Amino acid sequence: MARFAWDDPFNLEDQLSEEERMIRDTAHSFAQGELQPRIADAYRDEIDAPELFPLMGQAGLLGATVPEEYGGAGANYVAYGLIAREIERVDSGYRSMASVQSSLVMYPIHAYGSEEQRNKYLPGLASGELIGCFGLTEPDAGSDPGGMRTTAKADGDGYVLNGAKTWISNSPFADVFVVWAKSAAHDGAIRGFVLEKGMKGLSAPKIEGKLSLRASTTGGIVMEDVKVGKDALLPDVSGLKGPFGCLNRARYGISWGSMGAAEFCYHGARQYGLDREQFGVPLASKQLFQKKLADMMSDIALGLQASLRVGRLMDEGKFAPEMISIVKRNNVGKALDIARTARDMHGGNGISEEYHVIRHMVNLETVNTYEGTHDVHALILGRAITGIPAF
Ligand code: TGC
Ligand code: FAD
Repeated sequence: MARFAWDDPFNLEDQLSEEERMIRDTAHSFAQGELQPRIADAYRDEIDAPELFPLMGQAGLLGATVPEEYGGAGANYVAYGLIAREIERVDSGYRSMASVQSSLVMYPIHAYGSEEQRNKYLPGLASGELIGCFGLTEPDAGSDPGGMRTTAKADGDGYVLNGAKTWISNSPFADVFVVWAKSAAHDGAIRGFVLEKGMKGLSAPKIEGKLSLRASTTGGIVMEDVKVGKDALLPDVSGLKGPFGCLNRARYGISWGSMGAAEFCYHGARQYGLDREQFGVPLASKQLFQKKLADMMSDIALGLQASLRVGRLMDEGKFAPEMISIVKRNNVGKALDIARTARDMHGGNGISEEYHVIRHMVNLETVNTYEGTHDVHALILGRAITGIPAF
């Protein structure tokens, strides 16, 4: 009979290849060594941290699935998920910084870009010398990105862009902006453009005062007659399937990342219950306490197995976007419940930054909303089940 491990109930370890374990261990060491010591101050003081990108790049954590010839690690999607899990074990905001760079900026440049665009941007993005952002959401187009108002019009040999994006991770310090716009030059189809910091008419004001995801910098993108050459257009995709192709990767990464945050909260609640005595015995000896831990462990074990399965299917080229909606929605929703329960199990200490659980809880509110809200993913699944779009 096999030994049962409370921190790895289905022996996930055994289902990973040696290379995947190695990448996971590198990410774990980096996250615990570099990120964990910074997070309490970074979150409390809402500190911008562009200097983390080169550090993540050196650790090989940016663009893991991008081929080595462009500076990536040439790793698989399971390895990418394991990286997200280790970073988000520390903080969802740090995982945001990395997953936007990898899935929402490097992926589209690699998948939809010209050879010139790949060579120009990918090595710098992989090393973290360049920072990227992804502009899809607008003030009047969030869950319904097809309602965007940003336009690109033909202008001589290139295009001129006008519009505003909001809630854009990394934008205030980004060098490279992947922006989606309705292009009059392409019959109004949604097309991707790569803009660069410093272009005339391009600005990226910071959104101040977030009470969630405070360690990740968020801003807008304002485009006022931004003129670009024809080489700014991502040539190989047209329509909403362009941005959605990127979102598939980022949402999948979030399904792993949210489980990392949940594991942190579960482990913390367990230890707290073993250490803290009330009524003359450890809290962990109480049935109610143990039931909560059992629920947490079960949801994490099931969530990780589901993400692993989806990752394997992605690596085999056999995934459907609905599979990703299941794991993004389920895992983030469960992680949010786990973080709230862990906060409660820590009693008064649970609201202190020292124990980190309330930070995870508040962060996961954002994670439940971005990359398709919990309810929007229910509607994607509802459409797949019934054939009726209910958006
Ligand atoms: P719909 O008619 O369903 O589809 C339009 C076209 O897109 C294709 N498509 C997909 N392709 C690839 N992957 C997917 N997941 C796809 N989903 C749809 C579809 O086949 C179709 O192609 P074609 O060739 O026939 O034109 O589109 P809709 O307008 O009805 O969309 C409905 C809905 C709700 C599914 C969609 O709009 C949606 O997912 N809304 C949520 C928006 C969202 O997720 N925004 C995320 C912004 S980025 C972000 O949050 C980053 S946070 C970063 C961080 O810090 O980690
Ligand atoms: P809305 O779409 O207005 O939704 C509001 C509420 O209505 C939600 O509960 C939603 O579920 C519900 N709802 C919407 N439509 C329906 C419907 N048809 N039926 C039933 N209920 C519905 N975007 C980017 O492009 N790039 C980024 O880098 C990025 N980073 C982000 C970082 C942060 C910190 C945050 C908070 C957001 C970020 N976003 C980014 C934006 C994010 O993707 C959107 O906030 C998200 O898609 C939801 O859009 P919305 O905020 O406009 O909400």
